[in-house]
Amino acid sequence: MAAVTGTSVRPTAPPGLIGTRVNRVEDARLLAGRGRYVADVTLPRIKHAAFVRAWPSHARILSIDTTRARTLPGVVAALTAADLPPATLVDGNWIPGLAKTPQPVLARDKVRFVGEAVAIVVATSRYVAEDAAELVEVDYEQLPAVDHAGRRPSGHVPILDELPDDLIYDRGESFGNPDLMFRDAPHVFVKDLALARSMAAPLECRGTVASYDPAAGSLDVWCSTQSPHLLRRRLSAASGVAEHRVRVMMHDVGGGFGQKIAAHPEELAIALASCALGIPVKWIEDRRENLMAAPHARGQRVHLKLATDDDGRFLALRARIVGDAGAYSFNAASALIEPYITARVMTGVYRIDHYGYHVAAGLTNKSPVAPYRGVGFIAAQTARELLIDEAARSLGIDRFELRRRNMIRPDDFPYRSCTGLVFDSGSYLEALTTVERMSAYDDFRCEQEQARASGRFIGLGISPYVEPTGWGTEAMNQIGWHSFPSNDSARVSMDISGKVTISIGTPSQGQGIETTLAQISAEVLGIPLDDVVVSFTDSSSAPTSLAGTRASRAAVVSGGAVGLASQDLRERILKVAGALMETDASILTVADGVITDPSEDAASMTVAEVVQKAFQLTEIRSAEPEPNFTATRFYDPGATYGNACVGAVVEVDPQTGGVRVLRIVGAEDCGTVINQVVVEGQFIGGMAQGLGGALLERLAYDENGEILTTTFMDYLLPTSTEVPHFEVEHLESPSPYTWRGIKGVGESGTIGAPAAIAAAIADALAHTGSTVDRLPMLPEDVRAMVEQGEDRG
Ligand code: MCN
Repeated sequence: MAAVTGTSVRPTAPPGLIGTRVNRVEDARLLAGRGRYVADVTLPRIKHAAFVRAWPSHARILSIDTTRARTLPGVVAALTAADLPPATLVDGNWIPGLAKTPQPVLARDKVRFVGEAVAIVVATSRYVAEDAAELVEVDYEQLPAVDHAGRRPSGHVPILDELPDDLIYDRGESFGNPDLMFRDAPHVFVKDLALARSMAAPLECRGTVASYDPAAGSLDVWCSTQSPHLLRRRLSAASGVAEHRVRVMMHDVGGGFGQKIAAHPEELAIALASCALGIPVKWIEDRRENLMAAPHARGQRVHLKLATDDDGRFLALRARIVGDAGAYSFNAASALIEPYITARVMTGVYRIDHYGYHVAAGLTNKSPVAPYRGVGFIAAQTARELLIDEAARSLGIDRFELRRRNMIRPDDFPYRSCTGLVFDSGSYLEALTTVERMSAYDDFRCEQEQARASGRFIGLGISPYVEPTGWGTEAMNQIGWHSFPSNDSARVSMDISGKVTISIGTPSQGQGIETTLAQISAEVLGIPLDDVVVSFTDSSSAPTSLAGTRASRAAVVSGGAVGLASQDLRERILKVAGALMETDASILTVADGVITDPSEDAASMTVAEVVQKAFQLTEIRSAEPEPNFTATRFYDPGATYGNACVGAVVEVDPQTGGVRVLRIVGAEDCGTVINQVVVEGQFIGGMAQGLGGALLERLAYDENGEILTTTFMDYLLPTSTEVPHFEVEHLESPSPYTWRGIKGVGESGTIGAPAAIAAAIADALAHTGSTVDRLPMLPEDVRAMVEQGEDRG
């Protein structure tokens, strides 16, 4: 089992709850099996749904016959697109150059990927619904499948009629003068990297309960989602129920990792079925559906070129990135999100002034891609770091040294990258040096030589990186998406007993914000942590957040909003206390729920007493006219960038191609840490997920677009036997642009680990002259590297 070494290298946190190691308050519930998920929601008269899903990857629908299904005892209805309003998932196209690909809630005339929902059967139990779904007869005319972006099979029929070549985006951009630099460069290094499709695979699959009340004209929905307000918009648009009569509620979410950001066709279909039938309908996705039809991720090819001088200084970089979008650009823009972000963050932690990229995204007959933890970064990080290692080997420069020579330095901050990202603060060099020390690099080199002499192949990979976190309006602008403003608020409310409830539109996915946001509020208000709860998000009462939980932003954005609202509340409480204690409010202090007047003989009142009196004593109204202890604040932070460096040591078995990860070390910097326990959990969990992407996880399709990985026997996740010992150290470079200097960390480990592991494999097999050119590196891929080396002699 993975072990953790947590060390604080520079504990700069001020005394107080922010920065304290506090165990997660949600764990008492979650570890005792008392979490409450969508599957636990039950309502009177509730019925259960199963989807009829397409078995061909590309076909015209000639007819759908539901007669046999409808006659099965227990079946309430069998609905096709013809029975529901003609809703699609696209309601806008906010990225210039990206073609629209409206995705129907249920397939209408055509199916475009295996698993696309074609009909819904609603019955008294899920068992009956599943049996009846088998009885729905769909007559298809099969069409050739597009199994790779840009490939035209013989007899090709466009996936969408409007896009004859299936290309939905094809654009590039240049910064500085890469052409000139490449022309004159003494050295040019080239790297090709293919990332297989993989996916978030949350423990809890998707699920929705929808209950339409025809008398009230209201729609209540419980959903495992990351964006309840966005879902409410989509549900309202699809159903025609006014937005204020649609209520999206959530409880625990068993992981989202990006997969549950956008609204899904199934969620809308269940709501529309409830509206059509006037009864509550429940759908809980099974793992096969999730692997087949929930959004996938990655699926990219990167061609990267690096120009250097004789000393290894990076002169210019050029990237060509091709993304496999799947059958639709899911929810308007997600087809682009992987390749576009890859392009924009490619220069990483290095000073590179000349850079050009070209991004193409093509439709394929596969499940659409959508964000998954580390979206876009992983391809950029892995391709670039592998290429730097190859350049180092070729130039005869040590790998740490080559990176050091080209890295952004402490006195460069704020550093503006050539693509327009403004890095606010960071510890890039220090993180690299920390990993060099943690991995005992010099000793490792000796050990590696000795191992090689005895026929063992071990390697070390290094992966330093910077990532945008917090994503407010400015960060979106810097990445080049100008029409996506930040829109989050938090409400902090103290009741008459002096206890606080926090309400946010960025719901918990399990990442620890029930603890960390409570820490922020408790510290600012000077009350015990136990006196603060973070409520489950309910769209009818929580402040609006259209962005929801995504992009490592809740600590910065929601944390800042909670901090500001708590400050407002603190001022209001102290004002009343000042009036009650007949003293100047500005001299009062508050700690552990007790307000003290330092000028008197420790005169004090509890926060609860002050609030109660504000409600009960009318004479206090001259000081504070309204007993209102609720504050709501909006917060839109400046752009902020976290950084880290991951090092991995692997052993490769050249006979079997097996790779064992022996050690992973990491130095991470997310600015001011709210809670080290949570940050370590995020960083280490992310690295374990990254290990899966590096060595195991691959969604495989055959040439007909048939998905081959529909169980966890075929789609392999890392287990305790693959996950190594992790050692983590913390660095802290507070951001000058965010509340209390907080930066995000939720995706960090996932971004760094794949590149470190891939580079470690390349290092272990460097003597073969073969390179790592794909992720994941399955045993057969490692064997191919060894064989290529043997062929070269
Ligand atoms: N944190 C902290 N100090 C900081 C920064 C963060 O203590 N300086 C804490 C936060 O308060 C939060 C956690 O670390 O508890 C992650 O914070 P942040 O980076 O702001 O990320 P978000 O809260 O926005 O969570 C989303 C992020 C993303 S994008 C994915 S994907 C992801 C992830 O976090 N999905 C997760 N971590 C996950 N963890 C779990 N268990 N489940 C998921 O679905």
